[in-house]
Amino acid sequence: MKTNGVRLLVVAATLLTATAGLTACGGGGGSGSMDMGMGMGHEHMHQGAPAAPDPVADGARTIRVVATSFSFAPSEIRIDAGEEVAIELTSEDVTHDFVVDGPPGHVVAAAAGETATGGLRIDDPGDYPVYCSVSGHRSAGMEGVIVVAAA
Ligand SMILES: [Cu+2]
Repeated sequence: MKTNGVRLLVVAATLLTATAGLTACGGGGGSGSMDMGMGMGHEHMHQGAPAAPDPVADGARTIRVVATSFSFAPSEIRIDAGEEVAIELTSEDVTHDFVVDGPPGHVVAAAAGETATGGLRIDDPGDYPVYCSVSGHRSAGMEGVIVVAAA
């Protein structure tokens, strides 16, 4: 009898510990959420907390971009090679992000109705496609381009 009681307590304590562990894991909102375990098959994005924005350099020129399902405004951004800019992304509906197709990749993500800013610099002139990496958004047309002019 006494043994059973103890065993129950141990089980209860184990459950509590497991629950606390899960809560702590999800609550941090930290960047490196690589083992979320929810396994939806999205290799390029993390469900839940968006990835942390790239740091903004001192003196960066701010470029405002409004994201809605499924487009960026403006969809074409012109910068100079080597210019430090800050992409100030505002989402008017659901979570969107701003990703360069190729280095430097992910710049910033904005949660629904919010604004977030990420730094960006591209050293080589050219046209760089940008897109939203939220599942299904790019294929729905959520793309743009960064035109990098020779400085
Ligand atoms: Cu999107």
